[in-house]
Formats: sequence, C-alpha cells, structure tokens
Amino acid sequence: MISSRKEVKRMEKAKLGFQTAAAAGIPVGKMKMSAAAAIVKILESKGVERVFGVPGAAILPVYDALRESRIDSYVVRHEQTAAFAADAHCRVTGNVGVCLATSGPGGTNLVTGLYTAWFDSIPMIALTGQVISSAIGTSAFQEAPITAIAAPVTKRSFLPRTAEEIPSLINQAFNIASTGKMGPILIDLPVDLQKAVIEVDFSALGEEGKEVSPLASDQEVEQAISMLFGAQRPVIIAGGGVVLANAAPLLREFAEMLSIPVTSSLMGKGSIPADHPLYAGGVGTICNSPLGNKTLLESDLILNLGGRFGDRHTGKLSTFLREAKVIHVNIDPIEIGKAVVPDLGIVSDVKYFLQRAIEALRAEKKERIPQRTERVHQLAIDRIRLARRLDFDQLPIKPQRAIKELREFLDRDAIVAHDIGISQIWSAQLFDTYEPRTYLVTGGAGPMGWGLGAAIAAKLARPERQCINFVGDGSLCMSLQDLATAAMFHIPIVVFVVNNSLLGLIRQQQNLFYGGRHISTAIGYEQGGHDRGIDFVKVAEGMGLAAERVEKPEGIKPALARAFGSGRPYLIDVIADRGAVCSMSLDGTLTGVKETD
Ligand SMILES: Cc1ncc(C[n+]2csc(CCOP(=O)(O)OP(=O)(O)O)c2C)c(N)n1
Ligand SMILES: [Mg+2]
Repeated sequence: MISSRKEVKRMEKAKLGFQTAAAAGIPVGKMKMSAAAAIVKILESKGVERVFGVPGAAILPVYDALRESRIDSYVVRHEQTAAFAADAHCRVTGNVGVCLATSGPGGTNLVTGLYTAWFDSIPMIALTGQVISSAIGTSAFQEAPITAIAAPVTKRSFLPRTAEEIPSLINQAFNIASTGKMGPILIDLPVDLQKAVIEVDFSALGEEGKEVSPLASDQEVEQAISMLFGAQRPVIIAGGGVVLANAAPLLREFAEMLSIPVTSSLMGKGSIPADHPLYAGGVGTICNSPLGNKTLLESDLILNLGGRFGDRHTGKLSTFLREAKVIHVNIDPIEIGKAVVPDLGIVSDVKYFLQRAIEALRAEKKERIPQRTERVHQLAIDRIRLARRLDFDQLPIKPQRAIKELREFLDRDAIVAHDIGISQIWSAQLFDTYEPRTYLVTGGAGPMGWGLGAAIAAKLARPERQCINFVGDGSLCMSLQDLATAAMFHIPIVVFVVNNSLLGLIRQQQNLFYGGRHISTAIGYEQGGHDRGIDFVKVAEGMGLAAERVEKPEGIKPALARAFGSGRPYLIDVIADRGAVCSMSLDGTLTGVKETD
C-alpha cells in the first residue's frame, strides 16, 4: 500500500486541478528566493509529483528546498535506479521524469540511465550537484566533468555559470526534453549557485527551447496512400514512436481502414492489442514471432511507422528487404536512410502522419480502398498454426510455461517492466501485450538492472494497476539493493525472477557460436542446501519484502495470487530450467531463425 500520508497528498494535488496557478502555489510574478527553491517551484509547476535520487553535499540545497514542496522525494540505493525510475515514469505516463544525484560518482552513476533514455528517445531530466563554481577545473573533491561525460548520451546538457540563468535553463530543459525527437537532459548545478538568492520572474518562463515537430506534407501523405493502394501485400512495422506519440488508437484505425497486417518492433509492442485480428507479432532475428517474420517476408511494401529499422529487427538487409518497397515515417531526419534507404521517406510526427492519412482515406471513394479479406483470413489461420508452444509441464519450470502462467494471471492492463536476457527474449516473443505503455523494456541499450526501478516508478504512477518486474537472476543482481526502496516506501510491486542461475542469454551464445565452451556465465553456487547461489527469498525477506520460491508450474498462479493479495512488495523466485533455449537466428537473417521447442 502507498502510505496514507501520500494518499492525502495525492488527493490534495487532485483538488489543485480546479484552482488557478497562483492559488495552487505556482508562482506567477517576480519573487526573491534561492535558485534551489526556484528549481523546485518550476518542477512543481511542470506537474512533477516525485523525484528519485541519492543526496550528497553538492545537491543538498535542492534537496533542502524539496522539503518545502509537494513533491515526494524517493531516496534509492543506487543512482542508476533513480535514472531508470525517472525514465520509466515517462514511459508509463508520457510525462517527464526527474532524477537527482550529487557531484562526482553520483552523477557518473546516472550515465547508464541517461544513455538508456537517450537511445530510446525518452524525455527525462537529471539534476546533478557540482562543486562550487570557482573550484571547477581544479580537481576538487568529487568534481567530475559530468556535462562532458553525458553530452553524447543526452539531448542536451547544461552547466550554468550564473544563478540567474538557472530558472530559465530548468524551464528550457522540460521544453527541449519533451518536444521534437525527445530525450534526456542533464543540468549540472554548482552548489554555490544553488544557494544564491536571485530574483525570479516566473511569468517570463515560457516556450524557450520548444521544438516544432516536423509534419508530413499533403503530397507525402497522398504518395504514401497511393503506394499502399498499389501494393498487393503491404505490412506495417509499428515502432516505439507510435507508443511515444500516443498514436496507438490511430495506428489501429489506419490499419483497419486498409486491412494491413501490423507487426511490431520491440519498442512498438502494445501499440495494437495482441489479440487484434491484424496483429501478426514481432519482427526480428530474436525478438520475433514466426508469424511476424513470415508476414514481413511475404510483403511487397513495408511501412515503418516511428521505428528505426534497428539491426536486431532487420537482420541482414538483403533478406529483410528483398524487392519490397519501403515507406519510412520518423520524426528524426537522421533515421531516414540511416539503415534502410526508403522509396519514400517522410520526416514527420507519426501521430500527425496517421491523422492526415486517416482523413485522406475518409475522403476516398470506398470502392477505391483495397480490402484484403483473404489475407486477414489467412492471418487468423497462421496465428494458430505458427503459435509457439507454452504448455510445458516438465521440471525445472520452462520459462515459456512461466510466461503462460503469468500472462493468464495478470490483468490486460498490468504493467510489466523487463530487464534483459534470455527470459526477456522469451517474454518479447511470447508475452501478449494489449495496451501501449504496459510493456516496459529498453530497446537500444538493454542494461541489466533496469526493470526494478522501472516497476517501482510504474507502481507509483499507476497505483491501481498490477506492476511487475520480470527479471532474470543475473539482472536482479544489478539492482538488488533497491528491493529495499520498494520495502521502505511500501510499494507493492511483484518481482518475478526467472532463476536459471545463469547469465542465460550469453550462455546460449556460447553454446551456439563458441562450440559450447563456457566461461563466466554460470552464477549459481552451492549454499543453503541448493546450487542456485543467492537465496533471493532470504535476501528479499531480509530487506522487508514478502517472498517465496516456486518450483512447479502449477504453483505460479497461487503464488501470484498471494503476492497481489498481500498488498506488500513481493518476490517470487521461479526455479527455471537451465537448459532451455530461445528461438533466434543462427545466421543473422530473418529466414535463419531456429525454432526450439
Ligand atoms: C549492464 C549489462 N551488462 C552485461 C550485459 C550483457 N548481458 C546481456 S543478457 C545477460 C545475461 C542476463 O542474465 P539474467 O538476467 O540471469 O537473464 P537470463 O539470460 O539468464 O534469462 C548479460 C550478461 C548487459 N546487457 N547489461
Ligand atoms: Mg539467469
């Protein structure tokens, strides 16, 4: 349960929606205050409800100002978790997430989180403390050139030289992060500047830094539609941009109007419900479905909406493309032609493109719009024929079966945050997703340890939903300390560990591509009467979670019922088959996917 104090705060905040900015405590004119206090006021005015971080001397003025605010501060046990949580807050809500760290190691511990958000175009803001301005460049204690370190993995990073410029920079950071091609921003704040008292004109903070999204022209929309009309077997790849632009309902309408099958990239999962008659599944060398790959490989026109043509999805391009025509719609001009040179490249906000395309289709004569009933019928047959098997009974539990039990138990709108590994690949292949922003996963960076902070942020943002961290035992070790965060703040997430006591995905690669020679991928060891290494149940209990181990497939649903019934953070340690192998391409092509049972 979220603590009652927080519930009261939440209710107070909900009431504030009916008041003017001034009555809601959001400053409107000129005021004198410390730069730190101004930062916090601006965060409040942007609707920030919570921040994640670890304090240190260099960021203490901001922390001190947070005491006076309506914003909840969540102290985590590693700054990396703070960045992952801020990132996931945005993936779930669409709003900018905020994390805080001190100078030196505090800031450098955020870097993997910034890189992860940057790769997936997620808007978030990192505020780091810095040594006093006059000491910058003198190798002062815990000085780090964090803006330079972070520059390649942020949309922008700032180091203010005067306290007066700080309010405008914070305001700009929100504008820059959340417009155009979105991304993370880092603002490094020398501690003396945070403390300085300045006059702030809140009314002057406006649209600075906001980017105008590129929009498809009428001709481009018409050309795309005429190419789609002319194609015999078009296919859509829904990318992460569809989710980020909140364009999922439009995607569905558009696909239905033209009866075009929809495949998805990993980041696009959930952009159309898994049980929609037009959904074919994932495309790729690894995060795929046989039907998704088949549908793509049979197509004569590929319409990529808000995706990147990432190498894990295309595999070898000659096999992926064949003679098919390509239309690529992406907000970022750099993506067009980067991996695949399209026949028609459209630099546009994907939501706008879909809106205009739907309008154009509505204006068309019905009989001109191709209806592909035969193809849709075939899709329904193939969906059953090509479905991968899930109903394994053997012991130890097959991960595929664990996913079946989990999916059957969870609500359709449950939020599942993933780490990385073979268990996550299985989930990408087998876990049906019905709504956007419910399948949380990192597309580009793939850092182990991401999912726990993500699940915590998801539960805080959506307390009414079931929120899960679906995680391998190796990945959990990279965020283990933050089980304590869930316990301390009474955040009732369920940590669902697929425990093979292996770095399983890497072990599989050793098996497939290194002649079965193993090194450094076994992480189990003898202790406590078993050979699985860490006893996650004891560790979780030691931190204040409830926990249990499950060894039989039929034990999974009852354990989940106990977990969600407990109202507590809960860890379920699923003892999984070490020998299980996931389907993946052996030669780097979409046709080379070796199906395993
Ligand atoms: C931070 C980081 N280090 C290393 C890797 C490389 N890597 C990818 S998957 C994986 C194994 C993950 O093990 P586990 O979480 O137990 O998942 P499993 O594959 O066993 O299901 C490793 C080491 C990574 N993705 N991220
Ligand atoms: Mg493992």
